[in-house]
Amino acid sequence: MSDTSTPVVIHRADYAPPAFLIDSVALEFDLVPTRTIVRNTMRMRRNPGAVRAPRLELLGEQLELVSVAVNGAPHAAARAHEHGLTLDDVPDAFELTIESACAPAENTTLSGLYVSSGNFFTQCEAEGFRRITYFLDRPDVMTTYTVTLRADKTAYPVLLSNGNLIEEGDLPDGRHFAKWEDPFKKPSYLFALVAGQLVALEERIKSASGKEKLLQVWVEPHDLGKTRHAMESLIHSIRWDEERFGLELDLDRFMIVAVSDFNMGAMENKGLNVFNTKYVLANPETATDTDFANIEAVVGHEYFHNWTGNRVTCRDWFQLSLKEGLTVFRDQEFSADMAGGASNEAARAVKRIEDVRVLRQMQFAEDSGPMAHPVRPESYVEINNFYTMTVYEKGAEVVRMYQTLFGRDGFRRGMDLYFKRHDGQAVTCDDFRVALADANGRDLAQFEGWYSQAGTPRVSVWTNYDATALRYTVTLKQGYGDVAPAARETQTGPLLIPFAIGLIGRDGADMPLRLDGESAAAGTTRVLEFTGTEQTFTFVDVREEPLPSLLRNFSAPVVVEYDYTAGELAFLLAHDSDPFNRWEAGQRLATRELLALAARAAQDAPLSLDDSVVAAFARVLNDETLSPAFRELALMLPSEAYLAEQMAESNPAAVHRARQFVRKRLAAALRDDWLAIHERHQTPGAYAPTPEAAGHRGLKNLALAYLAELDDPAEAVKLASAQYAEANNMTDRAAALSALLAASTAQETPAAESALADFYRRFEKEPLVIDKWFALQATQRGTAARPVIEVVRNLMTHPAFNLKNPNRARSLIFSFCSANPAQFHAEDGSGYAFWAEQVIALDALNPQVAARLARALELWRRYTPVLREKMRAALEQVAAQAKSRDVREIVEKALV
Ligand code: 0A1
Ligand code: ZN
Repeated sequence: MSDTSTPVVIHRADYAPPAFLIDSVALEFDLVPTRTIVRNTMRMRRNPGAVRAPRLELLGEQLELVSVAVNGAPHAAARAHEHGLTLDDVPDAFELTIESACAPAENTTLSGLYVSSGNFFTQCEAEGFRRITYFLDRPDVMTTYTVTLRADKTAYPVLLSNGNLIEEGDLPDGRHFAKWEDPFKKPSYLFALVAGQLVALEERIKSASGKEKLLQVWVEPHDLGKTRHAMESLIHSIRWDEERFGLELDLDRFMIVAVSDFNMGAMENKGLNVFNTKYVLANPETATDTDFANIEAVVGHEYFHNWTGNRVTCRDWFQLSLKEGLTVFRDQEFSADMAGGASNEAARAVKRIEDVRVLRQMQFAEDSGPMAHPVRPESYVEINNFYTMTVYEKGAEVVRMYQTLFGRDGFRRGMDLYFKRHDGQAVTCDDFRVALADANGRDLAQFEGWYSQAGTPRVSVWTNYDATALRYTVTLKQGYGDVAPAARETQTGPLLIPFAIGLIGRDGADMPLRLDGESAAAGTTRVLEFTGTEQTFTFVDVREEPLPSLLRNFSAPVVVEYDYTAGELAFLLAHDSDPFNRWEAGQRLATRELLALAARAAQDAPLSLDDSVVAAFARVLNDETLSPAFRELALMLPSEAYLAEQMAESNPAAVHRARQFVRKRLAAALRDDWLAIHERHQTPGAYAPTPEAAGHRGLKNLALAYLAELDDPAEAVKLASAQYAEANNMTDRAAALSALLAASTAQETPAAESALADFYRRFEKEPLVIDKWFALQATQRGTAARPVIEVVRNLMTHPAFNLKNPNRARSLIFSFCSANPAQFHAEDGSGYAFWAEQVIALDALNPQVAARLARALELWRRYTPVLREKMRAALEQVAAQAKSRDVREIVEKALV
């Protein structure tokens, strides 16, 4: 993150083992906000497995060196510099003691040791530990830590670090100390400390083998009442990992701490997970159903890292997906099991659809632009820029494919072997793949392509039915669409694609499937192993021409190209036994219509929508055999960003007009249905964030959102006002406010203004809710008379706005730049000018957050010429002024 004009590119191929190893480390902290002293004592020795280095190079950033001693004696041959500390003349094995100072109160980067709301926190992944002390700050150097924290007792009554508390007590001058010992070896990125005025919700449970465990959720005192859901999520996570993977909690105590200034979602530090408050705090009044679900998922994610990431970690940062792809897959499966259990396919499908939506909207876009990279990247300038959708979400899809190929049992066998071989080690993606292959007696060499190739594979499908021979052939062809030249280079040969397929008869039922050469039919969904560039699969005994259901449950992260007619898609939407593909048929149908309309809108041609499309959606909406959650997803149109992405030339204004046209058509044509649904799916009684109740609320609030699109929104305003006033939970209240804002686009309504004002007053003391207040305004539709950029600029001066707090910056700036495409991409370039200003302002405070915002323009080349030129100018402006490695890497890659 340091300032540098010549970017240093780090290559995976240059990996070399560390020259020295650390057998143990003892850290002593004298915690003072303006100047914290860290005393670091390491037992070091040369690594017998590495070439002999002439000197010891320790990494360090933004540190003030105080003293260096080798085996207790001051060491003169030590030189501190911008990137660390160089020591000459060191013995082969020795004790090294380094004292240094840092300034947590001035640390706005939120990496290393920093202060938030007066309390101390650390964030060390990926390379933050070097901002705390000089160290071999790389994940393949694992050691055991003893940590002593000393601080003023009144200001910092709670002192936490990894592992077990072994000693605590008072010191002179009103100070006190706590000593922690982590029995497990870990890399430095998993170190953490927390100190301050915090309180905890506690539970004691027994793990599978009967050992007592202390669980704590630490928060600021006024938030204690919002911790129950996080605690329950933690207990569910512990049980789930025991049952599904036979993995037990290995420490006597496990702590979660919430912090309001945090760059990401949460962090899996050993035994001391640190969380963004957004993923801990919840009660019915302040958190939505989505918030509750996200908390469960993130608590699960961080807990599951205890094995996948901590016990077995990454050899180097190119292997990041080893822990992240695997852990995202685990949290997805956890959430699916929590929602529906192992066998409730409909409930699991809802989770699957949500995950695939994110993948397609965000990861596919990433994979088509200048930041495209393989799941295991080949190079980077700033590792923090590689905590990406590709590493996380596509990585999770890659892990899911093993399970699709080998089944749950086969996947479990692979995981067991992985832990048996690699517990306590820092390993690679190859080690994981080989463990899965060996446990299942398979050669998975070809599967390596999923780790090394960038870009989204496309599978084109042709089918042919021979009515006399009763044979049905399915021909698959794989390749890639257009990508950047750097990504193209990685595309070296066909992938092993597990392609799940079903065949549907005229009656809408699945046909039994028998492949040519098999003795009998077996099952109605088959996973074809597609390994060639082009391959034909032949089904026999096919009594009539079927309709193919392709890539069931989204069995691989690819784009499927097949020429369905609109009628066939409507049929699949009504009949496919695979719930994912039922939803998918609706999305294909909608996408096709919307893209045709967007093309017309771009020409200012009149728009119209066929009644049969409306009818197809009406059938789903009123199909009571389908769960409300599923119906909500099916009736949700593809996002504007996704649609713009699909156009030859992205035109956000045309997409917006087309999508609004369809929304209004669906609103008007189904008005009575929406009204009935809004009434029928009320959830009276006490609020519960169960998937079932959330499904009812989701469908009800979708109905309200559609009603708000009517040209005469009076009815929607009445319903929304009542819902706003009477809501006993945030889901309903926020949805009502959002509907009021939408309705006021058609017709100024005082109800929207007064609800906004009420919302602010009511939740003034709840930062996470005020974030929603900012976000709702930043993502609103706007009018010609009042474009949203004006609202946003005005809100930037609001006393509650604070650029230093990432959640707040995201709620206003990111919401506008990334979640309101029609307004952000205004033709006058006003959005881009705002973006450039904010990237530069953030760059000076927090380069990681600035770099995330910088990515909002990375697909600039794909837009219409007018927008493209204005985006280029904004990017050039940022390239000329940005200081951090983080932002420079993004804008320079975008401009190449
Ligand atoms: N390992 C965390 C993600 C994370 C990465 C970097 C951070 O700070 C810069 C913080 C968190 C996870 O996957 O949850
Ligand atoms: Zn993770």
